[in-house]
Amino acid sequence: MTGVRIVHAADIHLDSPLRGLSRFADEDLAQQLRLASRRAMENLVRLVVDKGAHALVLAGDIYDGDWKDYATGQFFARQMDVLDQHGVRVFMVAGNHDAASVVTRAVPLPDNVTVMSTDEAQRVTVDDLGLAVHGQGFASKAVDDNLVLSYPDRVDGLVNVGILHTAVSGAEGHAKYAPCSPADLERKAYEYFALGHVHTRRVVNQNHWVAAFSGNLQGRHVNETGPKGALVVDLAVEQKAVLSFEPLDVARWGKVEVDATGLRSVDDVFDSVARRLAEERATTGDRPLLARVTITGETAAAGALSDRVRLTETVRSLAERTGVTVERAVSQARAPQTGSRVEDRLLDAIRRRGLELTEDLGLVHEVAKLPNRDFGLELRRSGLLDLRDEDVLRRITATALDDLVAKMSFEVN
Ligand SMILES: [Mn+2]
Repeated sequence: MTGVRIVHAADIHLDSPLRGLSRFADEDLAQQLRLASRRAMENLVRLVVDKGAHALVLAGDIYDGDWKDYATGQFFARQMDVLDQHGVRVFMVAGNHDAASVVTRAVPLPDNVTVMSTDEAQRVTVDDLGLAVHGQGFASKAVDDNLVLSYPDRVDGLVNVGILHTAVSGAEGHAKYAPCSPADLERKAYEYFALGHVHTRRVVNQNHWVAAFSGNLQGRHVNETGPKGALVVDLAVEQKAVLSFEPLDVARWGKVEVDATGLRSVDDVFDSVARRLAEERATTGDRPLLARVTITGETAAAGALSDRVRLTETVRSLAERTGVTVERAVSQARAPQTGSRVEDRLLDAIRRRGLELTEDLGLVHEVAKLPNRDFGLELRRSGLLDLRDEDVLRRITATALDDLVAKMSFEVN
């Protein structure tokens, strides 16, 4: 055996929903998006077979949490069966979302699948492939220890692959999950370290002993934009790993910014929005685009754009015609300074007082009492808003303030 080809994926979060989409152009699309994580998983299995990979390595968070029912595990097992029929080995570790203590149900997996121990770092060698796999899964949701320190030494003469679910130091917003440094990984001198947890694809070490996050398979909300998929990794003993990315997502998130600077009418702005949506849609191929549309710049149409309902409805209908699903439409457009109907000093005073309100929530609580009494429970139940939550109140107050100032700043049209 001269080389080993693996496919590295992570953070599949199987059967988790895509977030932030309240309305769909059609029911077919809604159904397609509900099953997005499964379709992406099927794409992954197809990739492994098509690329003739020897092994699939899954670096944690295969599941999003404990299964609602056995269907999630059964689906995964069926995918593993397909790989078994093709003679592909699978090595996987549990992450924080599917830690041993979190997932309480189990289905039998075929013999080609090795789930690495959660008690201690483990090494599995596959003689006919010339491969040594090292890994340890999460026993519980929060693992503060640097797991990699106790990973087994490399086996000379074999291709060594480490699997780890980790927040490598410097991965902002990901603290506390089996933290380690890039140097800790490099010191193991494994031909490749397959990392999971951080959903953005990133090569961590690329000097000689390569370590990388594959990112997740399918973006799940508007902050997971761009192509998502897996890494095909070609390995040989003591050689530097060669990585190539393969997109596997079935729907793609994007942030579409429309610069309305200088546009004179709201119709011109919406023409611009339609053009930008078409451009972005063209980059995603067959996949539906799920987009947040943000309008920026200085335009005389800023006042009209501050009508949130009109903005959202208009952008949604434009988007439907382009095959784009809009998560949110936001206007950050500013009116040209001249022609303001309200004195700047007054506007400043209103803004200042409003900001003070968002700091001191006593009065906001008072104002929110009435709606909370009348339909607060309804809002909470439907998962829309919790009017008792200070963050929510703060956000609503800030939005109302922006709207008020926007409305007062512009000519009414
Ligand atoms: Mn994770």
